[in-house]
Amino acid sequence: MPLVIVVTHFINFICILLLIRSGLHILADHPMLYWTDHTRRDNYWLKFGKKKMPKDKLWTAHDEAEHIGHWALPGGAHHEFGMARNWHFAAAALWVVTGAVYWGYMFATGAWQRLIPTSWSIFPQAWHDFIGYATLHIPPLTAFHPYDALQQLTYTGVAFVLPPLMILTALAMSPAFTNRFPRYTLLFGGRRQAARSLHFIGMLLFSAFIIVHVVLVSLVYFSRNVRLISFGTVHVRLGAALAVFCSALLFVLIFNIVITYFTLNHRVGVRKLLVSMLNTLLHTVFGWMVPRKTYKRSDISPFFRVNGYPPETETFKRLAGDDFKDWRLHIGGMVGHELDLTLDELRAMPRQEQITKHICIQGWSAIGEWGGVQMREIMARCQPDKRAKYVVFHAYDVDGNGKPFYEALRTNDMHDRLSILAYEMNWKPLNLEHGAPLRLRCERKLGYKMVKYIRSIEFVDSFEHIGEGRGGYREDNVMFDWEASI
Ligand SMILES: Nc1nc2c(c(=O)[nH]1)N[C@H]1C(S)=C(S)[C@@H](COP(=O)(O)O)O[C@H]1N2
Ligand SMILES: [Mo]
Repeated sequence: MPLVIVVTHFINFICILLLIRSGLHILADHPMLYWTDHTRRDNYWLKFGKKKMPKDKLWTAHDEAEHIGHWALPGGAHHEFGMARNWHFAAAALWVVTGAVYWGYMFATGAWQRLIPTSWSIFPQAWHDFIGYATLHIPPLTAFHPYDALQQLTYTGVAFVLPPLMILTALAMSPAFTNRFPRYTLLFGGRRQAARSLHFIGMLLFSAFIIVHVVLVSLVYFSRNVRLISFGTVHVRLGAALAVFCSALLFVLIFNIVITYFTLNHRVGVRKLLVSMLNTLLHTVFGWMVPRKTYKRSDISPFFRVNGYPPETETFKRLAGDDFKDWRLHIGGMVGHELDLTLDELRAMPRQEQITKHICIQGWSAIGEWGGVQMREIMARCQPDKRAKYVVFHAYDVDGNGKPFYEALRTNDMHDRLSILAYEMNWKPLNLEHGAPLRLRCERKLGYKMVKYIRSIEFVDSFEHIGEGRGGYREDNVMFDWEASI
């Protein structure tokens, strides 16, 4: 076995472990899986945990998150879930590169012919081999090179079928990608939740493979296997092979403990490290994808979850009590003309209506109609400075520690036809739960960027001086990445 295979096998193991650990943590933040994009409280096909939301009072998707133990990455309660995503994407990037090297080697050298079957007779043969294993008949060593039919099929599945499935399903969950290439989602019946469910099932298949693979490798010709795993050759002393093998396992164990510890105790530093690489990568992949997908009236979801409670402040309650007559949208920062707009003035501007799919970072989704005014219109009036690369949406809601909600986005993304300030939802004035009097819709992003209860809009050249400087309330407090494109 060549060194490339020995090394990629090891890196692959590290990546898969990180992907599964962080993936489970992501799942725990919305521990329900569906086949439909109209996610309700009761139409999942699989649910973990026992939480039940009250019928008589307002609850949010955040309340549904489950606590997950330290065996997940980074471990702990749902407030670390942003870091789980950062690790998931970092591991995914390394995994894709490793896979590309492995595929490159297999196809460049013709080694794939030993693995990928080229005849249908593989299936009856594999069944025969399966019966052999099932009745505990260990095949002779000669059956291992080249592989027997069952091994061939399994390895082909795990190395050439499952990885593309994981990448395809991952992309089908991205708002940036699916809103730019809506027909792509037809692969999964047009449903991101189907892709999300398959992504989970893919993880189960990987896990099942790993268990069976490890058991068989340990039980059947272990001394031969351990030499191949660590040195790629059988012509090496067993002691040396075992030493390398055990050190590698120990390294993986310690590595996992160390990154978990650092992520939990130095979240800001670890986030900075991961996100500085990821933001650039994600922006390169998704940044140019201008959203264009809209839906029909009949596609609208009967139920739309809420995330983020209506503001409890006196100021807001007073404004809401008076139907927002005294509410003013202040637009300022690096602009040619500062604006203070009433709701009626916003309504008097050219109105845009769009039916789009909302995708929350936690996993749920719903389709709704939004009526409002394009950010283009606003920018035509306030004339942002060329240097104002970002636009910050400040909200009225304040958390238990007195920190206000806000999110910064790229000014560039505000030129999208579908970037609007919405004052209507499903042809009614925006209600309190969903962000009255005004909220952002930016269809290339995940839900947490779509600020509700907007107080003011500020054009800036940097967001370092706002909040904790990471570009948004969720980035500051729950360590989300800034791009929010997938
Ligand atoms: N002001 C404010 N805006 C917010 C939030 C919030 O907590 N406060 N939550 C965000 C998140 S995470 C999501 S998914 C959407 C949810 O929108 P909805 O409540 O209308 O479903 O709003 C986003 N905008
Ligand atoms: Mo969200």
